[in-house]
Amino acid sequence: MDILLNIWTYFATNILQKPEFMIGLIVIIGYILLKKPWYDVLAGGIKTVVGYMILAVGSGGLVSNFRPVLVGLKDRFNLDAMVIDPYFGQNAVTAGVEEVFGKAFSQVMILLLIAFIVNILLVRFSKFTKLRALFTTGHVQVQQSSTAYWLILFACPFLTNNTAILIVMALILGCYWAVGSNLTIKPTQELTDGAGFCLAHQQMFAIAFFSWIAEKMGKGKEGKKAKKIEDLELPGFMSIFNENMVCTSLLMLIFFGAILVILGKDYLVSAEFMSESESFVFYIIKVCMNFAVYLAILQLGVRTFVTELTASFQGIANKLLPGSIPGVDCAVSYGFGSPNAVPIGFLSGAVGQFLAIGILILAKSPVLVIAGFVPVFFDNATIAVYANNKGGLKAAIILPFISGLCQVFGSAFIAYWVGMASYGGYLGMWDWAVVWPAMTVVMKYLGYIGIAIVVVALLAIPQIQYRKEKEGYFLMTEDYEAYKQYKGKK
Ligand code: ASC
Repeated sequence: MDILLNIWTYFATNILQKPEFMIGLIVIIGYILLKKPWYDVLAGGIKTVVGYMILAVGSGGLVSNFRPVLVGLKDRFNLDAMVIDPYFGQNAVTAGVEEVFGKAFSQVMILLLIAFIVNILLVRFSKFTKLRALFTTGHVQVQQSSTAYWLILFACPFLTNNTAILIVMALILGCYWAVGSNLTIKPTQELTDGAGFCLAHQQMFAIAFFSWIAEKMGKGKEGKKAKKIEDLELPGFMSIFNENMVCTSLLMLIFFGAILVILGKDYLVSAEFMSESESFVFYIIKVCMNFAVYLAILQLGVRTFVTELTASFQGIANKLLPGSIPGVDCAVSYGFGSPNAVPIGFLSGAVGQFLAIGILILAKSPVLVIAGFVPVFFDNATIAVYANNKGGLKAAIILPFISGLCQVFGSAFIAYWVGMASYGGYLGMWDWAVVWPAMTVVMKYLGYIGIAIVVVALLAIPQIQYRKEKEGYFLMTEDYEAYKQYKGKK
């Protein structure tokens, strides 16, 4: 048993939680199953790991550059507020779960393992479950396992046996991973013209929900489709916004420029963001343009590994998990559709979040929220990319704005109710501000029946999807060109 546990711990810490190695391993296994020569296997594995690491440099750079700027607002104005951000949420669970529930945090890793196995089994039996997506984004799985651990301990105090708790939790979390990523398959195949991946992140239900609304918004009157951002012809000087780097830099200069001015040079120097001798103006320009730099890096990373992943996963889909596709980080979607949707979604999401925070302050809410960079950027940019693809510019502006409101109100409610707010943070991403609070309420008030309702409701979703499109459902992942022809005929 000890040996097994050691192997698991080694695998979990070095591979499963490190998406670059997890995806690399999947590509290697995929190519081996396809009986590729060893040098192709090696080259594919290397390109994938390097590509994913480039992606991580981009997204990590964005986070480390801009999170402190937003969190700075809290220090600058001495606010007693919780930050909605996956890393602050993770810290809150680590700090509080033992104190509040008397449970060890180490259980979270076991939860992760069992939930991952649930996901694999659900996909293995896709004939019955209709689930086709494997969650591979390990760092996100750690954050989600921690938060789910807290939420379910809070909702189900009647589960006293440790094994029973873990099984119930893993069942719910594994179903959420499989069902959520499965929901993103159709919109992602449509966005990427059949690139053969879907998203496994923290806004999977949001993507399905907002894509559905965006499609309705996009239809317009007289059957005219709304214009996507990339098809807009901007007049005169506005045409410079067509260039993604220019657009991103200018928009960020306005947004982060304003925040940096509010923070003020004195604060930025005292918090060691910049040195006394540096020019404030050039500091602001540098910080804001970094945004465009990291986005460009991120997109390069996506281009480097996506084709490898898609090609090699055929091996896994043929031999191990029929009809399945891999779920990856939301940032991968920024390599597709309109690159300008990314800053636009971020900005309108931020406006929504700031408005909601203002309302909490005015309403004298017992818990105040500080916008965290990860939810405000990665959720809303992703929602905008998908919304634009279905409903054009208008959808890409309005829907992330609504998402921003949901993120703040939903997180404030759930974090206060379950007691995470007093530990300084909550995950804050859309699904965890909307879907998980709803599930927590159901379980808290209905007990065992609530658990059953949650699991059955989750598992019913792919069944409904399947019934709506029986012939195309598996074709969509197995052969997208054939799927398009089938859709064309209909
Ligand atoms: C998250 C999280 C991150 C980012 C990253 C986006 O939820 O924890 O580090 O989003 O995955 O690429």
